[in-house]
Order: sequence, then C-alpha cells, then structure tokens
Amino acid sequence: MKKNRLITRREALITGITSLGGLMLIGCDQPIPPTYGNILRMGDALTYRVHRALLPGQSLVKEYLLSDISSFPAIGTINPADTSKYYYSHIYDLLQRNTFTDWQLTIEGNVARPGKYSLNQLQSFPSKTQITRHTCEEGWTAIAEWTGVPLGMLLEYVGIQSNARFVNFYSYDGWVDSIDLLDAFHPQTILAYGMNGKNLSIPHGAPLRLRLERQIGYKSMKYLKKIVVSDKYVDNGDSGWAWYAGI
Ligand SMILES: Nc1nc2c(c(=O)[nH]1)N[C@H]1C(S)=C(S)[C@@H](COP(=O)(O)O)O[C@H]1N2
Ligand SMILES: [Mo]
Repeated sequence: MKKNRLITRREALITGITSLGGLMLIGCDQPIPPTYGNILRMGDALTYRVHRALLPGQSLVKEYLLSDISSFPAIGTINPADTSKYYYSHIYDLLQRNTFTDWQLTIEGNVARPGKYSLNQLQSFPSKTQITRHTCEEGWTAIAEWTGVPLGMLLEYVGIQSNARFVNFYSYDGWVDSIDLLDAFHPQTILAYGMNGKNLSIPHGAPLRLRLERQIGYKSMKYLKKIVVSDKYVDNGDSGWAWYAGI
C-alpha cells in the first residue's frame, strides 16, 4: 500500500470537511490501530488494516426498508437507574425521573466550543434516519430504524481542532470507549435519539446512543454522558473485546 493511494482515498473522504487534521494514517505506509503493541489487542491490527486498506474509507453499510425492521433485544445494561446493579447511576436515575428534560451531553477536549448540549439542541440539527442491521458479538443480529444527529456534523459545529485524532465516549453505566476520526466522520455514524420512529427507550440507551454502523454492536455505546475529542484514545481495558471490530 503506497502513500499516494491512501491519500487519494483520504481526500475523497474529507471532501466537504474542512477541519480534519491528524488522521492517523497520514504518512504511514501501513495503517496501524492505536492499540498496536498490546498483545491482547493483536486482532485489531489485522482487521483494522484489512478494513482501512482494502475498503474505501467512506464505504457505506447496507440500508434496509421499513418492512425489514425486526424485533430487537436489549443487551448489556438495560437501565442504569436499576439500584440493584453495580453500574447504578444516581444521576441517571434523577434524569430519567424527569424524562431526560435536564439531560445534557457534555462535549469537551480539542474543540473550539466545549459545552453541554440538551436533547432539544441536538434535535435542532439536521437529522439522519437510517435502517441498518445491528450485529452483536453474541451472535444475533437485528434491524432497526435509527434517527439522530450525524456525529461529524456535531464535531464540525463544536469546532474540532486540527490536533484531534479520536473521539472518546463515556456513558452513564460506566462504559468508556473511543473511535478514530475516520469512523467519527463516516456519514452513517450518528448520535441517535430515535428508534423506529419513537424516542429512544431506556433499554436501548435513552436518551442518546452512538450508532457506529461499520463496527460490531458493543461499539455503539448507549446512555451517552460525555464526549471528549482528543489526540489520545480511551479504552475499555483488557476486556477481551477488540478496540476495532469492523464488520
Ligand atoms: N453503555 C452501554 N452501551 C452498550 C452496551 C452496554 O451494556 N452499555 N451493550 C452493547 C452491546 S454488547 C450491544 S450488542 C448493544 C446492544 O444494544 P441494544 O441494547 O439496543 O440491543 O449495545 C452496546 N452498547
Ligand atoms: Mo453485543
């Protein structure tokens, strides 16, 4: 893989995006994921390279028809306000009691306009609706319609800075995870507040979750609390789940 071919693809990807700095592949003959060198993350390097090198950066996942929508189980945390669980969040409990009127997404880090954004504010951005297939690492898949704000649009709005390389996510049930800017600016990467034409329900991550359509289900974080744009990535530790899990 030669530099000029990667750059050509990258230029194609960033058409229309002005402030994408620090994409990690620039200047590398072989793309490597940031988890490279961690023995428990060895699988990342292979899948990441294959996806990044063989597929065009902006390839889209298939979108389905309304008639394809299936039943959809809720997996992992299904309510951070459950007092019997180790991940119980008192703040989430209060927010939920008030139907998330006081909920705000914190956005900070390498952005010109850090701040807190209410659901109303996020819903005032142009929205994107997509019907996609979710694939869980446990072996099931399901199809749903998701509506939300494209993450790339939000990052543009808050003024992502040129030293940014990753978007780090924090949830009310204590999850931390991150994605690179290629995935963050992918047109199907959205922060979803709607599912199948209704407000996102609590089991599915209310009031806001990530939909990261080109990676496996656990990367689509539910119950979003905070986003930190950074030149560093946060990781969920050695959970045994790959950081990069392309599908
Ligand atoms: N915050 C948070 N996000 C999460 C999870 C979770 O437990 N907590 N589970 C993940 C897993 S493994 C999957 S398959 C999907 C499930 O989404 P669903 O509950 O809407 O089916 O959410 C992912 N995001
Ligand atoms: Mo999953």
